[in-house]
Amino acid sequence: MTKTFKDGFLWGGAVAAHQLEGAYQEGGKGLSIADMMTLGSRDQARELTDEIVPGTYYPNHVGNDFYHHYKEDVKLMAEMGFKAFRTSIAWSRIFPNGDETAPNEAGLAFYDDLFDELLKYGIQPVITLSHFEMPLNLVKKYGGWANRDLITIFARFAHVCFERYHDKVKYWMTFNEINNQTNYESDISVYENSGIKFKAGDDKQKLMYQAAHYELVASAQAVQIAHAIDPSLQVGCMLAFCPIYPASSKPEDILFAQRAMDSRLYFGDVHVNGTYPNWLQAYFTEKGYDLDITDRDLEILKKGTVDYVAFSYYMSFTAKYSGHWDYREYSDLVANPYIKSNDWGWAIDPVGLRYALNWMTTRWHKPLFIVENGLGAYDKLTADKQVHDDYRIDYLRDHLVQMEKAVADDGVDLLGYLPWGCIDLVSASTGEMKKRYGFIYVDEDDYGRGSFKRYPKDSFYWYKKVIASNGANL
Ligand code: BGP
Repeated sequence: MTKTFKDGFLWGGAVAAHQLEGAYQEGGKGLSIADMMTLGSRDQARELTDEIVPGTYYPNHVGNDFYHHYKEDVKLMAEMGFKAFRTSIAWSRIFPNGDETAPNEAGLAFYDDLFDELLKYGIQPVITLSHFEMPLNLVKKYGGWANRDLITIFARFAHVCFERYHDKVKYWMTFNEINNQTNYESDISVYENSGIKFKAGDDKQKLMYQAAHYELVASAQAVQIAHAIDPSLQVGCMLAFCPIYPASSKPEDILFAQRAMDSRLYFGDVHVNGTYPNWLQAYFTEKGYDLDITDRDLEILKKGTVDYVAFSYYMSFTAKYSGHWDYREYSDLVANPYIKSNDWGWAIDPVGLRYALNWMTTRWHKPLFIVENGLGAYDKLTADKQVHDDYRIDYLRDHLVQMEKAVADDGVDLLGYLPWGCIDLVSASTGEMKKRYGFIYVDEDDYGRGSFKRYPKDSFYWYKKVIASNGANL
């Protein structure tokens, strides 16, 4: 294959602070909402507790103990040839309660050390400010993102991070998968994004749109803060991109699928264009949603548009029109007969990645960055400490083929490829360790028991060759 990717293409991997660091009470860290989630299971979402219940296991308290293993882990990433490593900053390490005026120096120092360690090997840190977590106090005292005060509180956190790390980190993202909360029928999706716990009688959709608005304003403000501190910083949004195909060629199905995608991805429109799309303004009016959206907010949105669009890609959905036009993720989806699923029912659809890259390029005309993609699977460590994960290699190879077509044949401007969970970590949806994504196996079970030793899987050696050949050798 001829050379497809420009020099400097960011090959690497991605993780999130709360899913791997552990050390949940070290270095002055405060409690975060992620510390209050119990272990779930394949079929049952994690439960959210208000206080730590003795005898209950909270997987994020331990993670994979990256906090104490990061030097060893970064060395393994360097061995694979990583050019970039995406992680997040645990907000409650920097502001243990969220609303202090001065940051916690020990928390800041931890990320200085981590970033220095990465840079020592020529690996660029790529940083998410809020990846499915916030200090618990912000939920208890303010009600999470339902409260406008969070905009100022987040801006302070963002300012401290940009100021401290702008010489070490060029690529930033504000909120991980900010659009997942449109699935407001799922308590966990909303809680992870906005810290809101619904009460009986709440208009869930209205609350979701209000909280999302405050987050969008906070994000736009963060973009402006970053550029004021250092104009070379690149700040992106981060979306969960799942193409939504129509269940048939029936025009109603096609229109419905389009509306479903618009309603999940309007966040990208606001981040990129700095305005709400017409259909959504009309929808707010039709529903009688008198949201708190001020003229000043609209100005901030306009001035704080993103530099690039980052996204996760795992699966596609297929939707069917069934008599109503507002899309509901739980009830409007049907199985796609052309697509297989993984052990957790996630549709495996490599062509959907090419579709995603083209859809976003045509709509937003921004550089794109794949910051998550991968296969969650049950892996087996053999007696001689190997993991033969050919199924993971197949999954990634199939996606890389489509990604290369999007770049080489369709002209998509792509910054890099950072597959998810490059080292095994706690699953966001279930809290399990046994849903593994990594190139590196971590010897640990769902209850944090194990030696915590790290072992390269077969995919580790495969990915190393992919990177060394700049994607030519798949
Ligand atoms: C994305 C999240 C990640 C991650 C991944 C895999 O939605 O941004 O945090 O965990 O999905 O999901 P899971 O861990 O549930 O398999």
